[in-house]
Amino acid sequence: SNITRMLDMYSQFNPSPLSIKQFMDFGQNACEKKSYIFLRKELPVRLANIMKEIALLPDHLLNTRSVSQVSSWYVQSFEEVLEFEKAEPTHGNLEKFCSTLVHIRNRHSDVVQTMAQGVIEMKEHQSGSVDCGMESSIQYFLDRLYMSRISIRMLINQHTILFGQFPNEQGRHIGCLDPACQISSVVRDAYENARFLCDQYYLISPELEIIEHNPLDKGNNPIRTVYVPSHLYHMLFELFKNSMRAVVENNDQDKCEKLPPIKVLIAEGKEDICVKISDQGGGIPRSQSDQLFKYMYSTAPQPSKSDLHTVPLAGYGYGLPLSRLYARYFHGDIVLLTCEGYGTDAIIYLKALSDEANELLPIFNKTSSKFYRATVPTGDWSNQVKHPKKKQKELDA
Ligand code: W6P
Repeated sequence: SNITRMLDMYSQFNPSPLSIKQFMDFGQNACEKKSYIFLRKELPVRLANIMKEIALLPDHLLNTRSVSQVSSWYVQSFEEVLEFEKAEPTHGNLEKFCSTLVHIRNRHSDVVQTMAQGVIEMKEHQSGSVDCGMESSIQYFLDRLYMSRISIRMLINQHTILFGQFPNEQGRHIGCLDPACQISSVVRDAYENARFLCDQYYLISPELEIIEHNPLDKGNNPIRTVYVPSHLYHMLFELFKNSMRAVVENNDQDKCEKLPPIKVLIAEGKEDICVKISDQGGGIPRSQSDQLFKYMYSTAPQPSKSDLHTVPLAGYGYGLPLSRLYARYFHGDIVLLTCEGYGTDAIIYLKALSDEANELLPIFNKTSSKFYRATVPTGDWSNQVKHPKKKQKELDA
């Protein structure tokens, strides 16, 4: 059919990654027609690349109600942007394009939740037997789907903020980029909001200590960078919730001792900006810390009806794997270092230079498909004994 033909065509193009610097340049010389011409090709390319991968998912997952719904959203959105393939950039078409983008953004707002539901549906149908080959291909796929989604939303947000209904209310911001994003402000903001939840849940919360280290700057001014503040906030909020939960749950209130504070170090080097969040929450065993970034681990059967009133502060949901994708999106990273019995350091790395902060995008090609056929890896090391995995329920208990 026609859509299959267009999918095949657009999926043969590689997505064009933009750097933060390019997003800035694009936004400062804001030209709506140029942006329109770029996006009416780039959006179908990014959509088609990920849609080809959706089609490679194991049938057990693809055929669930939730995943076929997600898949149908992509088809619908792909068709809607293709309407503009040959449409002249007239005032009317530019306006229609903007409202189509807003529509698409809203349509896809529940993709993460719905995919998580799909994984649960698949597990229920398979009555517990998900082999580790399938587990790793689902991990591989979700990382790529969510990265693609982050990137498409970034493009849509830039276009609709710059050229939408209220273009001149941004202060120094360029779309959703802050050219002078003060890291410590976002740290405090994320801390305060995590602390609010922590206080509500536990009636107590650890203090925050921030140290900045900026050896390259003689004035030792607050560290600033060009970044998407909401992405940084997302990562920090998630990490703070995890740290707070660990600190509160691993300190005995009856002893009347003060909670150890959460310490944040912000450091700027030539290449990287590092934000290290250190808690003394007792850490976690290495066998569990390997699992923290896995979607399947997080998608263990939800705490049952009887636990519904106990919404945990941080439930090892999709929060950590998604936060790491936000960091990696512009070639940063999140690394966890945990000392069982003491505490955990979580480090957010960001690129210090905006021209090195390129979008990291999944590309569909013949080699992507082999990851979905991957069989259980042959053990070529002794003692490949899997630790019996703890499930969400046991962690929350
Ligand atoms: C913990 C477990 C964890 C995960 C992520 C960030 C911080 C922490 N602290 O104990």
